[in-house]
Amino acid sequence: MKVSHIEHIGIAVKSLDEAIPYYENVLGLKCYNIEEVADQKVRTAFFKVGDVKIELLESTSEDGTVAKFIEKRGQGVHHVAFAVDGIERALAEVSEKGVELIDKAPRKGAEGLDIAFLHPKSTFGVLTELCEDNN
Ligand code: CMX
Repeated sequence: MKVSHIEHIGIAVKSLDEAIPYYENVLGLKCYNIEEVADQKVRTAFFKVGDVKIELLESTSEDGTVAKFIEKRGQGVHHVAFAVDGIERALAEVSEKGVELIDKAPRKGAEGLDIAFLHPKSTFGVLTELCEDNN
């Protein structure tokens, strides 16, 4: 499997409206996209930092995974997303190597990327996303 770069870091926040001014006014980044991902029950806000993006995640529902994460662990780093070439092959390979897949097949995520998550129990506590831009 070939990881080309870290595509984004996902950060769980209670409110995009409250968090975005920190990234814009303190760090001087520009929010270039806000997008709802309905099936994940999140609203996302994106910033570019060189080749890496920051993805802020706000839950749109009290029973969403991000709402549950914040309730249990507080706001903060939620996942790391690695860009791969050939996501289906990559998933088969990590599964063969004993890593527990949350998504057995890629699905569409924010910005139209093909994405799949690996379970943090298998990845030393870091919820890990593999993604590929097939747009
Ligand atoms: N990072 C690290 N560990 C995490 C975690 C995270 N983001 N989320 C949950 N965990 C841990 C919990 O702390 C818990 O650990 P303990 O057993 O030691 O307490 C364990 O994983 C199980 O967690 P849980 O609260 O019972 O939560 P669930 O099993 O309901 O769900 C997970 C956990 C990772 C399977 C679920 O969040 C998931 O399917 N995530 C993938 C989808 C997702 O995160 N979508 C939102 C982002 C979408 C996007 O970027 O577009």
